[in-house]
Amino acid sequence: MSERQRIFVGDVQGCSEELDELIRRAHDRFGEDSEIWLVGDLVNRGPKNLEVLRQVRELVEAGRGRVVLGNHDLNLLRVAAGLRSMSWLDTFNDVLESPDFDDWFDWLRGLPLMLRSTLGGQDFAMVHAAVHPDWSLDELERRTRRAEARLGDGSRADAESFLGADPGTDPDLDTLRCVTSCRSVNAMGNWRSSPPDEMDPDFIPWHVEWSARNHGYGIVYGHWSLQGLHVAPWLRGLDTGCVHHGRGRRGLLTAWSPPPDEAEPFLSSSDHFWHIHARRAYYARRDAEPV
Ligand SMILES: [Mn+2]
Repeated sequence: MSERQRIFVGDVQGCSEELDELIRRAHDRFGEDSEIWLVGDLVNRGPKNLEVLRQVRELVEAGRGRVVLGNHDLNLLRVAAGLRSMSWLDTFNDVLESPDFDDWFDWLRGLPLMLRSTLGGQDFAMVHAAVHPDWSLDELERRTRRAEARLGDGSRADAESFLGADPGTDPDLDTLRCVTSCRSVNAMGNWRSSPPDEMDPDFIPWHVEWSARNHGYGIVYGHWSLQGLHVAPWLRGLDTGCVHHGRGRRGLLTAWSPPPDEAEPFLSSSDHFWHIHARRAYYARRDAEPV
């Protein structure tokens, strides 16, 4: 039995027109027999967050889409829960002010933090940001399932108290934050969301340390638009910053669509990437405002 065509998509962040173009392209090329897998950060910074949520939920409910939670999606929940105040860069008011907001809150907190499957006989995981270098695929699954249950299985009040816990003493919250926001790690196994910088050479990109452990599973991820498209053995980083167009960069929504019959796609150098150009400079106006 052949596998369905899967199309992995980077951070959308409210860029609904570009997502719509991508969905239509996937449909024209593969018909109904394809699945769109999104790395999360469906919302924030971009113009049409509620519309993106609707587009993605329609795909998921039709059995043609899968999605994991990103840090911006969680930030929306945190703002709604009173755990975080809106920043001037946040644009998800359209979701917060929606009459269906309670339903969106519950839909988002029920999303997975990690999806696990195989491609061309290779095991892989999709997460928003990163996998801790020490974690095997089983360890990643065990940890994320526990964190997902804490966020999604109980009442909304349970979810809010989990999100408001101290990640220093709650390992499930640390897992949630690591897979949704990590960019760098040090040799002690500490992680942080900021990228490596010259001032602190102890911290290096998470995937450098992860690759050194030869785990032998693939990771599809997003979250790091400044790094851009990242193609390396076992790694496919897809955030090319569609929403950052106009900020001295060319914004692209990137997708990876390896043919289902390709052997060892995570070790292949074949190019199956799609790039949808950002419609306009989403940051042009905002850059004029003080930070
Ligand atoms: Mn992110």
